[in-house]
Amino acid sequence: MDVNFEELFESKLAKNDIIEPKDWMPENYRKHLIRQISQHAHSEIVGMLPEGNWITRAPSLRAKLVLLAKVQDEGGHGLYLYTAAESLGTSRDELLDALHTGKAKYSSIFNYPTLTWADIGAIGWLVDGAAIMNQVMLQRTSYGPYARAMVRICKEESFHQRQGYEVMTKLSFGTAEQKEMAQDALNRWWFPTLMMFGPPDIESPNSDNAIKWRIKRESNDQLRQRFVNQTIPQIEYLGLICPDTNLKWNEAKQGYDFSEPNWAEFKNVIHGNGPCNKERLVARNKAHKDGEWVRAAAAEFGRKQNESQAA
Ligand code: FAQ
Repeated sequence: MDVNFEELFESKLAKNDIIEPKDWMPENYRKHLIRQISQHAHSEIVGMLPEGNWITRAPSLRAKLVLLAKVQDEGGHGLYLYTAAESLGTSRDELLDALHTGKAKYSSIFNYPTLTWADIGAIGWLVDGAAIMNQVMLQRTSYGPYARAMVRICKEESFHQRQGYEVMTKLSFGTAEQKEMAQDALNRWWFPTLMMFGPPDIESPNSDNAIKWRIKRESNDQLRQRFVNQTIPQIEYLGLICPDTNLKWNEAKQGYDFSEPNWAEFKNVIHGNGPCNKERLVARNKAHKDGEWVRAAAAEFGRKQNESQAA
């Protein structure tokens, strides 16, 4: 009997079944996933850099330990995601090469500098908060290895979000100078965080396929709106002021009206010209080169293990 693979694939999606690596899948679905998962993986490991910058300057031993654990978690997220991408038939070397030569994208947010300790709070609170808002739906994405990686990642991200909010709470209820630092960080991170959700729906070329294939279950604008609705009461609790002067509660839509971020700035950043793009690539390339001996030692260890098992 002839099997119509395309129909089988479509019927699995219609039933909310999960697609696994050995299942037949359309080539465009595979490519779409490799693009999204690898960009996501790159974001995790590049995201380690702005925070890593503050490990040596954390204001207490406790804060240092918590930040170290968080940054280490992000490395782990990169690992799960690269592995999920590899299950689609690409290789880690190929993916990392695209990152290191500047061909691959990663989240725009990590091209902004961390100027003060409050930025570490703002990243945990806002950036991890936005990441969770976007990633909760990815736990039910249609590709099995990606969905499973996201379950664990989401658990860890919610710890990260609380870490950031704790830092912001301490600063906001601290001295006038500390509160000012918290406000300054909010002012600088607010609009770049809104950009994390991607361009407006009408300018998002990948969304239609992503929704059709159940890779994304909600649109960029829907998630951005939910993030704003959730975050404004947190800003109010902290006694801070949202830098958006057009922010206004809209009773009819039961949500806030807010200003669009500067999309020209977003395009500039994702095309390699943000404040820290060059610095991030230099740091990533150096880290990769410095880690060469570790990869060689691990490969040799694996080879010896295989040899002794075969003997
Ligand atoms: N930055 O058609 P769409 C984190 C690109 S993880 C850079 O709407 P799509 C954890 C997009 O790739 C943060 N590029 O695209 C952490 C596309 O370009 P392409 C990362 C962006 O895929 C916290 C073009 O624009 N999260 O933060 C961005 O449907 C703290 C058109 O866009 C994920 O990756 C952007 N913000 O929607 C770590 C989640 N937005 O490829 C350390 C998974 C769009 O056609 C510390 N990814 N672009 O050349 C997704 O959900 C989606 O890929 C979106 C974009 C929502 C990011």
